[in-house]
Amino acid sequence: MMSIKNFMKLGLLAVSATLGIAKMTFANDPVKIGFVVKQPEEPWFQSEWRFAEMAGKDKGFTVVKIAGESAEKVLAAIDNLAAQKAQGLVICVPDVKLGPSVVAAAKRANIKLMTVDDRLIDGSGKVIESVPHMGIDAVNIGKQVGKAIAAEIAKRGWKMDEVAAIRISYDQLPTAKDRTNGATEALVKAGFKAANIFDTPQAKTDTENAFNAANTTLTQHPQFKKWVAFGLNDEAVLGAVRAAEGHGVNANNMIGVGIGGDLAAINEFKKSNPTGFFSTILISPKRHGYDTSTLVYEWVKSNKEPAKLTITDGYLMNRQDYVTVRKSAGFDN
Ligand code: FCA
Repeated sequence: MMSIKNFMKLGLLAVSATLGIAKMTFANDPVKIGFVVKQPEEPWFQSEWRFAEMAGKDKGFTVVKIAGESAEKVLAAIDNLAAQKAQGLVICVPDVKLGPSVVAAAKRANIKLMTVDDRLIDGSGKVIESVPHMGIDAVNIGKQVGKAIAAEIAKRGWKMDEVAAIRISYDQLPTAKDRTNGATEALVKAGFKAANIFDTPQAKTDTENAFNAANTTLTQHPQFKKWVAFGLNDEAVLGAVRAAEGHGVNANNMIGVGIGGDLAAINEFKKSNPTGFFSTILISPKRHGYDTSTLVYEWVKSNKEPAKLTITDGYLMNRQDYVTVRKSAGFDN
């Protein structure tokens, strides 16, 4: 016969075995990866999130989407992920200068960190190369923009001297500076007058801020009737195009070329009448969302660190060919 004491001992063993099993189950829980973006209202970032979730479904990991529009929100997001025991993080920061504090916070939380779109810099402005990053081929994509604008100027038979450019700039972000510098370089190479390129800084990388900045430039140079516009993304160029419309500069007298090719551009191309938003360079939110989160998942699972730098390219498309271009670039919608 089992004594009461032994019976209780057995009971305790059973309890600890159950706890042990519970612990094991926890360790086998799906990998959890945070995906933090600086501007959740922008279609590009919504697409990145959507593709990250698709990867999570395909491979079996959980994606925690968090908006990180400010330094405070980003650091709170990392704390929150740590509390949820997330093991990985893909982030596009609101300010690349947050680099050292984001790296430190992720390290404290034992979270594997990868950046997307905007690459972290340190206190002296140097790229933090130790953090794996996926970004667009900014200078070359900028050059594609400049070439596309120059080609359309030639096609319309405009005299270069009569044309002015709104360069929506956001120079504190290296990828933005590279894109707009690339565009400027290609334009000048094609014969565009450098003095007619008006630097138009925006306070934030959205349409409203680009619109306000472009208004100022247009007001300051009323002698120009023909305009072109470029910036770091479709939103920037759309802001310039809308501002130009307000100054009576319409589709016939404006050549705006964006970067993105997501909903902001598609909605514009779908309008029954052409607008000054002439074309854009399609870049891939699928690679930036699906691939980054998959890379971090594999890093967590098998300790296989992603390449330090992955660069993605772009494809020129306009209102006539955007459906075909998107399809041939592998976009199914
Ligand atoms: C930056 C821009 C976004 C997008 C991304 C690839 O983060 O702000 O609009 O162009 O790069």
